[in-house]
Amino acid sequence: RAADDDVHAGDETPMSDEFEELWSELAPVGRNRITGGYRRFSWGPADTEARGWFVSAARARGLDVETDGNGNLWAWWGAPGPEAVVTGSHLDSVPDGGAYDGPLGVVGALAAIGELRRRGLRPRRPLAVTVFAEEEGARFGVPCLGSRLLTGAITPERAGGLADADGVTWARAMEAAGLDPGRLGADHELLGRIGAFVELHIEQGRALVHSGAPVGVASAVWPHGRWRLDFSGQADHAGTTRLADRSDPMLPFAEAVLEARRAAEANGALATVGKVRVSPNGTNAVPSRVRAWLDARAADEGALRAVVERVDAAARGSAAEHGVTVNGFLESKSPLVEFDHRLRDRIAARVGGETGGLPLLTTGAGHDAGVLATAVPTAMLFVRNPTGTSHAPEEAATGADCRAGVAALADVLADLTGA
Ligand code: HGY
Ligand code: MN
Ligand code: MN
Ligand code: MN
Repeated sequence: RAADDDVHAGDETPMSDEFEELWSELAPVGRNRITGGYRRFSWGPADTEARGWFVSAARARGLDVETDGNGNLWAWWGAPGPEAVVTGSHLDSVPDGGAYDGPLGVVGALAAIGELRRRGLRPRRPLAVTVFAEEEGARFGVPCLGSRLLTGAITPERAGGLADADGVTWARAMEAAGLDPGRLGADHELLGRIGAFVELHIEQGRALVHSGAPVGVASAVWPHGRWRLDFSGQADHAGTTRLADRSDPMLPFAEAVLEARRAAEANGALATVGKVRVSPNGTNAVPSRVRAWLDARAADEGALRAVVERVDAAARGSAAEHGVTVNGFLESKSPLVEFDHRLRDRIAARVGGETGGLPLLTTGAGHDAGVLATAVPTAMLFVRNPTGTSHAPEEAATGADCRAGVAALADVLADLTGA
């Protein structure tokens, strides 16, 4: 991990000890020793262990921990009350994901509280660290599920019925974790207490590398969404079925993947097909069904719509040509999110000094902050990512940049809580 190389024995900053200590406790949880990637899927063993780590680390710091009706964790410094300042992120990962996406915002928040205490500061408003559930949507398909439930952006009925690859629903998985799925749903009382939400996150790109800054502030999240395409054909023998007699769903699937790339290039957008399920998935059988997911993102809605429409048309055209049926489903959609300008500028001034010299970044990555922004004043701080790589084991950040992010978050929390 780059941070290890970077933390020098002589590093006297007490905060780095706490950050490194917390980091070293969490880092092994759910990490694949061969790939170095993480598999922390909601309510699974690694995610449960990571949540358990958070609860004990928060309690060890005198924070009161509660789980809301949607499975999100809240660790309070001071009784939950109005105008609370909340910070945090997520602990779940994509398959074989990196160490920082999510955990940097959770570990960083706990370390920032330690930093406030080291500075002898005490918040004058309630301060909470939160861990949102199912941010990646890696198991149940809809990203930011915990924060969408909290804000009412998804109904408890739809969320509770979301099923994983084995047919286990969100409601059943919560129940197995000892939680009552009957409590799922928007929590306006809890939302009403939040005066501001600030998420610390590793940058998933290289803008901070180019600007030479360890920390930046977010201005907007691109519109983005996930669409599922189900191609249904006819299973048959690979060695005896004439090409003319086949209804092979793999062909319109392949056409859709290539068209996604062409359409994204033509519209300055991003399109990815990273997940596909083939049935029966046998070497010597023409498939009966191919289920694929399109992840599309663009700086504006028009470009995003153009990409999705082109992929849909290509899939349908090719399916008709090959005697295959295709059904498309919108699984999740996030509009353009502009973060609260006043909060953003206040943070840039506080952290960037009078020059306000904090780089302002847009991002194509979705975050719980993007969901919370629909309900409360919200901002994001980004920490430099030397390679820009994310959603991969190679994701890394230096110890110095992580500490700069924690110090920036501590400054922001001190400012917003009047500490
Ligand atoms: O996919 C995303 O943008 C985020 O990592 N959930
Ligand atoms: Mn992610
Ligand atoms: Mn994330
Ligand atoms: Mn045979």
